Amino acid sequence: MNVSPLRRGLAAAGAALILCGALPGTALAQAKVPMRISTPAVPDDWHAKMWTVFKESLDKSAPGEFDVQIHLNATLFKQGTEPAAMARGNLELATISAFDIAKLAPEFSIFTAGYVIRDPQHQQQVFDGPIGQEMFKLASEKMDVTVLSTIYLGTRQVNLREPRNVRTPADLKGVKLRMPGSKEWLFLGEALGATATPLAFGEVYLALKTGTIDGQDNPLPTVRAAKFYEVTKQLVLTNHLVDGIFLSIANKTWNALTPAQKQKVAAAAKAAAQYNNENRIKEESQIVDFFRQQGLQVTTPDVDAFRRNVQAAYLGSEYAKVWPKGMLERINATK
Ligand code: KDO
Repeated sequence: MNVSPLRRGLAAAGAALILCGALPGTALAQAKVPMRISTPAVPDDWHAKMWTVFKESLDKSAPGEFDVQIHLNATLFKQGTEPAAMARGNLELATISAFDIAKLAPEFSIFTAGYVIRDPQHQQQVFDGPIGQEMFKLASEKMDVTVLSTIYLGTRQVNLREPRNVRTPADLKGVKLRMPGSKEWLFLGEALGATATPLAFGEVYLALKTGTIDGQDNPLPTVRAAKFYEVTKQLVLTNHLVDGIFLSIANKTWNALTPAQKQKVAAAAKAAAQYNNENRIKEESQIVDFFRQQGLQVTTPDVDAFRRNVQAAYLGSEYAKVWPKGMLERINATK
């Protein structure tokens, strides 16, 4: 095992304290590197379960070196506040969205635009290649986080409380569609033709139940894991955003690791991503029947009409003005 001089020093200090009886048993445990994780994900969702894969991988490759603490359901930090907590040194790891990154690195808003990433394979090709490297460098410079792996969150669909004939964006006019609370998310909701309403993920179930909102958008595995199907009657398969979140670590934490520790943490992040991606892609391909069995209507709109509307909204927006030159063409050309 590769132990840094600092860790050896801490361990020695701990042993000395135990010998004089000052701090029975706790000092050695404190020498572990804390790895606090916060996510709004519900326990049943793949991107919650993947953190256990991360933990198990580290416990195996680096026994006793890391103290991995997993906090689900946004119990440690509110959705969207994770990057700030990481910057303050209160959180080591999180899955941050393109929308979170775009707040500080506006160029990243290209990945918040609907109908840019085509499918999960395209997503992996884009983020695992030179485009990912360039864009993650921006995130590191502007947010002080290192992206370790790209997590496929699923393809976002519109999910309505009451059935409605939805063919084109015009059919969503006046529909109060819940979106996560940032202007980048709201823009996407409006581009779909709806009246975008901001709300934290943890409040969506109740808001659907009580009718404060008319619908929400999320990938289907999340609609199942968070039980939104219990309080909605329709899924409209708009396929509007092939969504990704980025498993990230605070630079302060990352830079303090030894090369061997970095390699183990990166491997654990890769294992977590692989677990999530494989399971989510498989579930997504079979999930529609589940919703039909639950009594939901599953309808396919005129997806081209949605695509045209959403693309026109983005291309005519302030967002597109800061997209790196040629980036959209490079993303489109990535096979
Ligand atoms: C959501 O709030 O709709 C969203 O899907 C946004 C994602 O970026 C991510 O935060 C996700 O929620 C949570 O991880 C809960 O699944």
